[in-house]
Amino acid sequence: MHQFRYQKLFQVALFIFLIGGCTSVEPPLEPVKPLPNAYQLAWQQLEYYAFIHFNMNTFTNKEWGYGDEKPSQFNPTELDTRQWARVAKEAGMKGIIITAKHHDGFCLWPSEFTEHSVKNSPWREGKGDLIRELAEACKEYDLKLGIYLSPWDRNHPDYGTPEYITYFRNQLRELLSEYGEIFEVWFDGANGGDGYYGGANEERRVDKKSYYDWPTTVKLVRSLQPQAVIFSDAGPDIRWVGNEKGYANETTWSPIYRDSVYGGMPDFQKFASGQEQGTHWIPTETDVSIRPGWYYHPEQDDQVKSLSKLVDIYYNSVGLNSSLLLNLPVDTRGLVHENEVANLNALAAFLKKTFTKNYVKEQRLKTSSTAMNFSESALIDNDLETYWVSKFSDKKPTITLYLEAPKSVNTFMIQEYLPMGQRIKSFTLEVLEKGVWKQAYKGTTIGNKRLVRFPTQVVEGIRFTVTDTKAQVVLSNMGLFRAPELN
Ligand code: FUL
Repeated sequence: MHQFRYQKLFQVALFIFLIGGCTSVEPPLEPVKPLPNAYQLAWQQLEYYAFIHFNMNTFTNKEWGYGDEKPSQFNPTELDTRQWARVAKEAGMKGIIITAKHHDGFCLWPSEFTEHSVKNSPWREGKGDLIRELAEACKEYDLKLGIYLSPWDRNHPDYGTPEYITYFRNQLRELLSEYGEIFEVWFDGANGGDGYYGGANEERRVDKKSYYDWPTTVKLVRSLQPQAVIFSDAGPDIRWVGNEKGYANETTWSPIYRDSVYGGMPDFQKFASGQEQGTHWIPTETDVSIRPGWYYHPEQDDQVKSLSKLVDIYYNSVGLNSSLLLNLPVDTRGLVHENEVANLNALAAFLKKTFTKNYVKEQRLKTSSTAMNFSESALIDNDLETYWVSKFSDKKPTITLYLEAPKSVNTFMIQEYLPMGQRIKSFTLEVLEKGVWKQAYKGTTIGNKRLVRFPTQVVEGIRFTVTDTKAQVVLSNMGLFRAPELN
């Protein structure tokens, strides 16, 4: 009797053991650290927004004022921040970052802590506040507002001493408490050197690592505008892409060893790609001017970047896991110049034409594997909150799309689901042409978004293969498009 019972138990145990062995249990999906925080994620989705360099340099026709300029020189004749906002909105931008104070120290708002500001200028008879006007215009056009406050101040007598840091923070406090919600605070890496400094006319060098005591300033920003992301060469929230030409690196990791970089460091370019094993999530922002200069110079009126150059920049910033901060140098009238408006609108029309029709959307996708409880439909719902996951055991996942009828295409888009971390190290894209698979592109990282351009061709399908990844592949969206030809 007993023997019979033991035999039964043994058989049941054996059965469970065998079943367990056959259906290898998928481990749960784990995030790959470091991860973005909620504010970084919200910022990442903006993708494209304006920088406006407009300040004293606009009137002295300079890039860097020495600091000895007179407030009386600041005198726009037709200043209209609503025009700026309308232009940015129609261009498809999501916000505006304004040079509230550049290196020459002149302030676009009537700061309580200096006389070197709009309050002593002829503009609006000294009663104007440009930051307030811009904040109102942004609100009207549903744009976000960001602040550039130069840490270097070539006008201020205290620059180089601890007193200046108090002044700098006082100004920051004004800007971050009186103008509503700020989405980004921009700290330039250029600081220290010769200047007016209240009449001293001398050279003042600072230790860029320690002089500013950035951790205390970061705390101040967090306390006043917790949702604002802070940009500097090295973060803490967003980092510099490493050049001012508009191009992110082909390999762009959002993670970086934060402690190996600091604002204004001389060889920052070395870190532009980020690091695969980086310890902190600090994605890149690509800042570039639509003209050669950051500020308006009438002699550059015919040097506004062309549509094809702007498209190239867009693909190499937004399409390379970065965001595009495109500078518009507002002119001496106080308006975005007509030449800029024309090219910005052309870019907006080009992007609209390209990305409105997604061929992936209408078709069924075939994947090499899909983890339990996930579905390919997440890739085509245009929703960043949903995602598709490959199986743990699938080391080189592929996604294949067979089109119902051949289509003329030239643009591919793919996005990783960032809340699970940046994972993909390399990929290939193939196109199916007359029944033959041909490699159209071979790339490295993806991150927030990868845009791939290839020569226009009629294809029957495409195949995306992840050739190397840190862990299971987690993707949120995919697209196949036809961009208009550029001359
Ligand atoms: C640089 C500055 O020195 C330029 O004048 C400009 O403001 C650019 C965005 O950053 O570091």
